[in-house]
Amino acid sequence: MTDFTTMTDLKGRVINVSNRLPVLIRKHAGGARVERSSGGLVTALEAGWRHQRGVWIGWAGTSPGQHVEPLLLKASQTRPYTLRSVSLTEDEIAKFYSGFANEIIWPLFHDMPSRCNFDPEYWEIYQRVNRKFGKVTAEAATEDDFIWVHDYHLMLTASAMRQAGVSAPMGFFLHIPFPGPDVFEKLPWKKPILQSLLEFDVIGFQSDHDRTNFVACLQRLLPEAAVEPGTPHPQIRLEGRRTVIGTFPIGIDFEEFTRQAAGTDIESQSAEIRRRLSGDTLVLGVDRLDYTKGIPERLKSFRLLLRRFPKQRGHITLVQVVVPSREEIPNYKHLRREVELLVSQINGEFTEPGWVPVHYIHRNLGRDELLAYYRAADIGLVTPLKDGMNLVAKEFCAAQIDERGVLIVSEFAGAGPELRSGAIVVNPNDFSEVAQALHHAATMTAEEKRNRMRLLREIVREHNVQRWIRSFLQAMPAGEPVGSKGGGANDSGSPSAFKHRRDETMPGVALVATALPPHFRPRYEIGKDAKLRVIARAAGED
Ligand code: ADQ
Repeated sequence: MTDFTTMTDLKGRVINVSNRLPVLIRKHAGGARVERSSGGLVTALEAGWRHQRGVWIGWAGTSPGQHVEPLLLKASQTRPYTLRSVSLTEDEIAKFYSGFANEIIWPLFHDMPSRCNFDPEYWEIYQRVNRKFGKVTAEAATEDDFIWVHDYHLMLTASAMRQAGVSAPMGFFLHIPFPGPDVFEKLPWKKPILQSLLEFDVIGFQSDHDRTNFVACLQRLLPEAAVEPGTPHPQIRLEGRRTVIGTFPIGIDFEEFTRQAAGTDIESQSAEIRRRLSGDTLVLGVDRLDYTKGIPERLKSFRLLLRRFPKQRGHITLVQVVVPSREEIPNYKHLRREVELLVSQINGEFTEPGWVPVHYIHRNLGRDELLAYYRAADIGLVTPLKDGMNLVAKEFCAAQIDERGVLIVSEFAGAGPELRSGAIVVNPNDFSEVAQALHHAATMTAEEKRNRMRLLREIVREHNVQRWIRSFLQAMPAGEPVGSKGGGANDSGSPSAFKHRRDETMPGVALVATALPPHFRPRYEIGKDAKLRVIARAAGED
């Protein structure tokens, strides 16, 4: 089995750090039990890390209690990596997770600033929880390890770990989009977040669009950060540090999905689904119940299809599967009501004896059931208003082993541009375009469907999760400390090829100083020990 550490210069382990662990501990009257976490990040990382040793640090999904550690220990025994929890209080969960992460960063980064609740207390707790994650990680890491932090919940952890003296290299991957400067600058804490992100050695984005937005934000808000071209990825230089910024589109474990989808059990389950659903064409939507996924807009597009193309009535059925998500946040409660009202309105308007146009499933499906739906579907309808990547689009293609299905995908998902050669790409806000695309897909010849799906499956096979992990780990510049002069040796002679690189020869602070009026500018010199010293200050300064 592939071990990523053999493809890189990494000597130690990979320490994954994410808000959630792949399992969550659910308390109940008689004690507690372990369940699988949901969502795209866990799906991708679990698939990629199935055979890798290391450590996975995150929150176990519950408030502290005596059950957590023994249950995690037990869950670690069936995995090659150890699970370690960061314990969070009820107040922290409410203000860090539901608050800062999901009421501020999530809507803002998905270009929906009017949904943000910029509560200053959330920021305080976000900083505190990031320090907690940094502390637990600092305790677990050695200098030979590579610390890989995931997603928007943990953007401040690098500075917390640097302050705790961690010298191991650190990478950060953003699973969601990065907004342009006009949106990002609305964030009251924009500068400390950018500065802290630049304490990582590598920052990864889902698409070039996100990376370009990040650079545009730096140029507007942190002009002292210099962008330098690099091969294969550009770098940012700030205060003597360099950070590689790369695009790494996430993928799925294509071979595993395809193998599972081909199972005889899945085939018979899928035939049973088709037999029970009376329509000729099965359209499938699968999402976390989230306002970024465009579920109401999708339902309205489907309603428009039925109004505009009456011949489709009785012949096309939408199965919309939603997994409950973030139900404690008011916006999500409203969304559920909106979706359920639309489903009942459409069904009220169009249902005929023997045909119900929309089947709505509100629960987490097991892998087999999900695969059976993917296989049974004629059309995968993936229309988020904004999405970092969207793995459902890729899972649908991987499960199409008989190359029968058509993918309709939003241009605003990372998967849209990546899959455009085989998919029908739509603007999810254009209900008319989506209705037309559904009609096109429903009436497409078998040959066109096959040709399109072959192309799609090729892309998804090629850009799989293994490649995503490998390319991210390889992005860490090895050997020569970045920015130092001469030689090719490792900076300290340490066995770690990934030693933390601080560019002592480039006092970027001087650049900050030049932005000040002349009478405030301190003067610097670099000492023999390569440390920067202030040699003179303007009168009146401390
Ligand atoms: P998510 O927003 O969670 O992920 P997505 O990439 O679509 O979005 O992943 C959802 C995952 O949950 C898929 O693996 C899907 O199979 C599963 N799922 C959804 N509904 C389900 C149901 N009812 N039952 C069972 N499983 C269900 C975030 C970003 C994305 C990015 C991923 C990975 O928002 O843009 O693609 O991380 O980086």
